[in-house]
Amino acid sequence: MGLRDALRRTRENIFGRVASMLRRKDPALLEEIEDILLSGDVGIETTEFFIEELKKVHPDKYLERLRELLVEMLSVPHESVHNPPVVYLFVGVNGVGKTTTIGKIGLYFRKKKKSVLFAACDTFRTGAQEQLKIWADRAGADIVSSQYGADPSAVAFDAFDAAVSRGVDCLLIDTAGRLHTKTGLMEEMAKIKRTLNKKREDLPQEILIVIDATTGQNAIHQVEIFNEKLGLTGIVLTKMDGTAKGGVILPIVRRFNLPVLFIGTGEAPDDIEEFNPEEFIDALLSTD
Ligand SMILES: Nc1nc2c(ncn2[C@@H]2O[C@H](COP(=O)(O)OP(=O)(O)OP(=O)(O)O)[C@@H](O)[C@H]2O)c(=O)[nH]1
Ligand SMILES: [Mg+2]
Repeated sequence: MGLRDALRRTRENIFGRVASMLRRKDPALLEEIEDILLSGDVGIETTEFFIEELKKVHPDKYLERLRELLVEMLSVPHESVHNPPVVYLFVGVNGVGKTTTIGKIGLYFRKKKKSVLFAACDTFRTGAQEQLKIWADRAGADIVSSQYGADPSAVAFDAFDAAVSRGVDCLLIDTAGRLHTKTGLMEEMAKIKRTLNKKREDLPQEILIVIDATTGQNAIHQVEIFNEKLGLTGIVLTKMDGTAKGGVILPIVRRFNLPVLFIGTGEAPDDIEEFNPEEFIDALLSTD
């Protein structure tokens, strides 16, 4: 679905309501607005930041100022890299949408005439390799996979060699989920990173955490742990279409200063968009 449709529930429940109230230009409503933002997973610190900033401007400027603050918050500079193959390592806890996101981004890159290779480094969950294969066929991407139980970093190693010898533009690496509290997973991810890094010191160029917007505040903790261990370069936000309180991305970006690169807008192959802060915020705040 389109971005506006995907954001509909969060818009109707949280940000569109806030926008309507700000249009009434009444300082007495700020307290109620604070409660709505809190109920939308924006988090206490970020919510208080918005309210304090709004108090500093004339009520005529409330909505304009909030829009500006939101866009500024989400506009984290991101340098794109151009030393092919560009290696994207996707990480995140189980079920957030890593494999699906890789499939969708693979298709998106293919449509931009880039060649794409998938690496099936989830050698843990039964069915994971087949699931990625289906997405590879759909996207017109090649895939390097292995047996279940194989060392994921060895698969990444082989996939990188294949990417170089085939001259592909982008290598997208799928990894296992499991709980982020299990150190085994973190060590596995760190080893994939190290292995690639030994191949070429700029690898992997992107380490993207996939976060599920329906998770709520726990997503902050996930980003903290993965970032500490791996040094993330960006975020993919999924399942905004599945929540009515999709504000958690704000405290995450504010705290970790990581750019959102893509947003998932549904389960279909085309349900992915490159993230654009202005479009995102306008779709969230619109009241028509
Ligand atoms: N509604 C919606 N569903 C999504 C989105 N992205 C992924 N999903 C669904 O989320 C479920 C889990 O997706 P996967 O891609 O298998 O998640 P994963 O992170 O690879 O899971 P593990 O490999 O088990 O860790 C699937 O049913 C997807 O269709 C999205 O943006 N919106
Ligand atoms: Mg998966």
